Parts: sequence; structure tokens; C-alpha cells
Amino acid sequence: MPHYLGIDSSTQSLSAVAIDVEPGPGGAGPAGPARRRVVAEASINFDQELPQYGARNGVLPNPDPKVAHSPPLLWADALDRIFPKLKELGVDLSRVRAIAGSGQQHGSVYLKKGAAEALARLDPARPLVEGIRGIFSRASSPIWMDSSTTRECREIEASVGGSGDAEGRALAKLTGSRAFERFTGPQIRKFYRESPGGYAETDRIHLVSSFMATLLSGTHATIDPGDGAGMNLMDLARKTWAKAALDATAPGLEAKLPPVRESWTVVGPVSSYFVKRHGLSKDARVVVWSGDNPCSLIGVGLVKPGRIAISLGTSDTLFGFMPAPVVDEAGEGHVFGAPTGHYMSLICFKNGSLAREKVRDAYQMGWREFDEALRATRPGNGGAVLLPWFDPEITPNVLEPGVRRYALDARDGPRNVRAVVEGQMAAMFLHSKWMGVKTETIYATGGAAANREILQIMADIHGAEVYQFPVGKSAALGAALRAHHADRKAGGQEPAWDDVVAGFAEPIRESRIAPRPQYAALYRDFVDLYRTCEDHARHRATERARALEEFRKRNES
Ligand code: ADP
Ligand code: XUL
Repeated sequence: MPHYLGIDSSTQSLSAVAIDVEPGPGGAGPAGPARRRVVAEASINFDQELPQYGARNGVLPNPDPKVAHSPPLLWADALDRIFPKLKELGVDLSRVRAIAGSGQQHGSVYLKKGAAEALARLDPARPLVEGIRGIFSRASSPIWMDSSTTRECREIEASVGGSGDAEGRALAKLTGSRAFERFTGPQIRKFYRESPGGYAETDRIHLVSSFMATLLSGTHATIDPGDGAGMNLMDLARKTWAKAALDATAPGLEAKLPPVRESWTVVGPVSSYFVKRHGLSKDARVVVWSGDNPCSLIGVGLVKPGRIAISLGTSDTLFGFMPAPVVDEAGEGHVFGAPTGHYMSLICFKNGSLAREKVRDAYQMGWREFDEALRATRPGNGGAVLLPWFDPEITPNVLEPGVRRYALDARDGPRNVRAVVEGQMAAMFLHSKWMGVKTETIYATGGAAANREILQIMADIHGAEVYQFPVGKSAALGAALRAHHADRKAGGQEPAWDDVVAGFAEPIRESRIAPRPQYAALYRDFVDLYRTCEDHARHRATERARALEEFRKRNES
């Protein structure tokens, strides 16, 4: 039976999921669940297994809380090390027919001229990182956690929409999102401004996703509309680079970007390095990689409208399938391409798992004690609210970090634990209203979706039933399913997405967590209360930022 491989290069780890799919008569489906199975799942945690790159939680420490970069060599090293792990788990790599992948979104990698040539002549006797050290024109990669480009965001919005377009509506209409600090366009503009020499030396700018596919194939890979939409550079409707956005970002940019191609594009066969070093077949296809959220959309089977998923990973995201793009023009939401060729809506919260971990650690708890604290405290927490902005927050947009507590004693561990989770879930509920989806069912994924106490609060606050999945690594699974889909397309078939995801991306029926009706009214009140706290904190933050600006204007020349 052929294997398909999905690899997810995320913030804190790199994971792989290998699946088996029986082609069925004549190579087409529908193949039932018995003929489809996950063969192996493997993972490399960056902090634990590759500490020599100096990252913490996958990110390079920086004195400026707004700056977040990672070393691209770390991702490459993890890619080189995942194949022996899969082999140890019994995966016959020579049977892999296609590999697709998923990357943390928005992050960018800057390569010099000659990078593809260097990749094509790598020595398989030596580790990948040794052969690629010289290909970068920028040593580190800004990632999605970076929020240091507010100036560039405003410049790009004004350039595309004119100075009257204070909310970036024109850019949102064109690209699917107003300008966001972590998006690739503003990051590229900052690099161009701060390091014009480095920008000039850059021959190609890749996303994490297309960089990883480039390593695997030894040729510059294309970008798909799922990840391309996270750049503030792609015309969302046309799925091509948008001239107005390119011009607003940096000169000569189009020549440095790979083209946008559909999510089932085959980049080429796997490079001879991976064939010789790891025993992959020389015919194995590398399929264009996408973003982790678009891949998760497939990995939880959201190939039709009507349901949403919440991913509780390093970031918390809430997303849903969208048949045609409906943009949140003035808002906090995004529209990305979906790997099916349609669209998806998404909102992203930066203070996700790491915020829960910070609260857990502050009271010397493990996840078991964290769960006990949730069980020992009451829904609504007596009106306590915690705004968990340990780092600058994306949704709502808060650039000055700081945890805010209302009616909550910082010394009270159990109530702080409940408050962080209730605050996060209330924020998701409030900020997802623009999507206009009536949420009756939520598919939960990501590392923290293993935690049923957290999911109960999710169910109660959203008033929706919540399901877990057998494969926790939904982004890697979604990538493996995309590899299967693209391989069949390349073989001349038109596989239906329902059939592609069948038997894999299905929730565990018995995992259902129902919303508890006795708390419905209480949580409606709680969401209102939460909103007033958020408004209060944001109002004060804006006031302070203005006062600071005023102070600097008057007193620093
Ligand atoms: P990413 O793919 O973004 O690197 P994952 O989806 O693998 O992240 O999720 C990793 C996170 O899952 C960890 O940071 C951790 O906080 C969280 N996690 C793991 N187990 C639990 C648990 N039992 N309860 C809550 N959170 C958990
Ligand atoms: C989505 C986002 C994050 C990253 C990292 O817009 O910024 O979810 O994709 O997972």
C-alpha cells in the first residue's frame, strides 16, 4: 500500500504523520475506513532535542518583547532528523508516494542567489544543515509572534488605500486582511528599511512552508493561496500577487517571491539528497506546502461550511470553511485560501498555550493540578476576569503587553487558572462574531485539545458541543491528506474532498462534550462582563500610548 506523508513545521516542534491509503478499484475511492490508517506519528520538540540553536519555545530570546525571530537552520535540522525517527517506527520510506507539509504561517526566510543550486548538490553523507549554512541573506526569520512592524502596517495600508483609509479597508478587500504586524509584507518592508543591503542581496523570499518544500525538492517551491493570503501581498480573489500591495511593500519584490499556485501543485520529485540519505523513492512527489491553519482545516475534515474548529496550539486559532470570501474589512479577522480551492475564515490569539503554561507555572502546577483547579472552582469564577496578555496580543490588537486582573487576587492559584481559560474562551466567542457562523459544533485540535476540562469551558461559553480527534496533529494529518489528494490529481483523477478526508479526519463520536444548559445564562453575562474589562484595558492602553507619544514629541527632539 502506498504511504503519504504530512510534515508540520510549527513554532515549538516539527511533526510528521504517515498514512496508508488503499487506492481502490482503478485507483479511485471511495475507500472505507478499514483500508485507510495512520501508520505512524513522530515529533521533534525543538527545545528538548535541538537546544544548540538557542531558541526558547522555538523562538530566539530578544530584549524587545515585540520582536520574535527563529533560526531557519533549526527547522531544516528537524526536517533532516524526522526521517530516521519515522524509520525507527517501522515506516518504509521507499513506499512514500507524496509528501506535503504545513508551516507556521507568516514567517519568512531570505535566501541568496544560488540557493537552489546549493540544495541540488548537497552531500548526502553530511547533515543537511552543513550544506545550507551559506544560503541565507538573513540569519534569522521573523515569525508570526513578531509584532514590531506597526509603522510598516500603517504605511502599507495608507499606500494601498490612501491616507483617508485609516482602517486599512482597501488592503483588506484586496488581500483578505488589513495589515497585521506578523504578516509577511510588513515584515519584508521592515527588513528593506532597516537592512537595504540585506534586502538587495536577497534573491528569494520564502514562507516557512515554501522554504521547507524547497529543501525537500531542491528547487524553489511555489506558495499556495492558503499561506499566500497571510502575507498582505496576495490578491485574494485572483490568487496572484497584487501589484498595489507589492508596490506598497518594497521595490523589486515580485522578482523575489515564488509564484502562487493551487494547493495541489506538485513542486517536483524529492531531491536526491533525501533519496540517498533517507531512502525515499526518487519518484516521491513533493506537493506544495501550505499554512498550518489551512492544513488543519483539512485535518479536521472541514471541507464544507457550517462548522468551526478551534486549535489550541502555541497560538489559539478559530477557523471555518468559507465557500466564497467574505472579508472582515475593518476588523481583526482574516480570510485565507482553503486547500480545497475555496476559502477559510480565521482569527488568531497569540497568548494561547504559552499563556496557560505561564499561569500553570506561576502556581507550581502540572497539567493534573491545573485540571484539579478547574474542577475546584465555579463557572463564572464569581466575576473574576483575567486578560492574559503576557505577550503583545493579536486579537484584540494590544501592542503593550501586560496581564490585567479584575476582581481577582493574583495569589489565588485555582481562580487564576479558571480565569485564564474563561477569559480566552470569552475572547474567542466575542471576536468570532464577524464570521456569521451559528456555532453548534466545534472541532477541537492542537496540543491543549487533549484537556477535557478546558474543552468543557469551551462548550459552555460557546453553547456548542465539542469533539476531539483521534489524531491530535491535525495540521500534519491535513498535509498528508493533501499529499494523497495531489497525487491522485497528478494521476489524472478528480478526487472528491469528502472522500479524501473519509476515515481519517473524523471526530471521535464518544468524545462529545455537551454545553451545560444550567450555565448558559451565567456565561452570557460573563461574556458581557469580559467585554467591559477588555474595553477598559484597551481604552487605558490607547490613552497611555497617546500620552507617551505626546511626551516624546515634546521632550525628545
Ligand atoms: P504547536 O503545533 O503550535 O507547536 P501544539 O499543537 O503541539 O503546538 O500544542 C503544544 C501545546 O499544547 C503546549 O505548549 C502545551 O501548553 C499544550 N498542552 C499539551 N498538553 C496539554 C494539557 N494536558 N493541557 C493543556 N495544554 C496542553
Ligand atoms: C495564524 C497564526 C498562527 C501561526 C502559528 O494567522 O499567526 O496560527 O500560523 O501557528
